[in-house]
Amino acid sequence: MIAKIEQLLQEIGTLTATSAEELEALRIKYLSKKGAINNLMADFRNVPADQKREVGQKLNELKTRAQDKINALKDQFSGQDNQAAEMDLTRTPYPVKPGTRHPLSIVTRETIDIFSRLGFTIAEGPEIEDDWHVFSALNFAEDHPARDMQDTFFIEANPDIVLRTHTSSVQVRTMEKTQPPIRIICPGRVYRNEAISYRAHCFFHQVEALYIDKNVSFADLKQVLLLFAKEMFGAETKIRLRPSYFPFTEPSAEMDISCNICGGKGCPFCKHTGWVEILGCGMVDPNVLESSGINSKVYTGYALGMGIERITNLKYQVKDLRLFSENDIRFLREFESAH
Ligand code: 2NM
Repeated sequence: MIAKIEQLLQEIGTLTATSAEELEALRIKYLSKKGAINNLMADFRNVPADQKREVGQKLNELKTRAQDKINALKDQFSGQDNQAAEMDLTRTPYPVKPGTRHPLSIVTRETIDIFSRLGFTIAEGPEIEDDWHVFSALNFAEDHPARDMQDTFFIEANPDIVLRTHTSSVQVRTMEKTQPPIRIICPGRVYRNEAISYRAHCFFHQVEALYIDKNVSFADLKQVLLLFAKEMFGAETKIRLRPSYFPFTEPSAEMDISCNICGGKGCPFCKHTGWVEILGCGMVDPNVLESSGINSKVYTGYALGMGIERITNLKYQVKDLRLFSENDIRFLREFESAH
């Protein structure tokens, strides 16, 4: 019996296993109910009384050693792929962390929300456009600098095809196929040939609004602008309009809001003026209406356009435009509670 135990002790000392299956086979061979050690235990009652003490000690030692050895081999596998076999892959992984909406999506949706409460509906169109819808129909002169290769991405094989530089092209398409009243809002990505830096990118996002009907006036535009500013930046927000120029509107204006960072008192962000520019607007030029088949003697309209990145920067003080397109999860997670 002692000899048998010694032999098993030696065997166990040299055991190895290369997989969980092999290890399980060893466990069954030595430690299961019908395994080698239990068989010896069953024989124990046949051991003569004067040897029981010595044999009993040896047997116990054998059992402990076998257990320790199997456990040691098991540790060798934990942390390896074999562990996957023991994982419950159907278990719900708590806590469930939902994704966050992108800051530009948050602001685009909020803008759409505000305008839809005023009866505007969304219109969309292609990002790859022809010269007519991006420039000619919008009253851009043949030699306007925006048509320059430096500012606009052209398709090399066909200089008539461009990446749209504003979503006004969508508004032209709507005017071409529907008669007034027209009340649309056009969100979307636009492209300009700029060197990428913290303050410029070769694409950005716009929302443009267009309203055409009989007797639409600049006063109607101003009222909508004030409402938008208060809804987007808070009820205490003030606006001011400065005369400007765009090919597609006459008269044209740029709108500032009272700086929402210092409340108009003056800070580095507003360059101590108390005001920050947020959008461009104006009365749709009669040439634009006529180009798309709308009688400018009967109808008038206003239009406005804004950069979503600009509005988002103002609301959330994002210091580097590139953050919007890098999808760094640490940046995106900052907007968890923003929507
Ligand atoms: C702006 C500023 C001013 C504009 C004009 C038109 C259209 F199609 F009616 F001619 N759409 N959007 C417009 C006017 C856009 O963005 C700064």
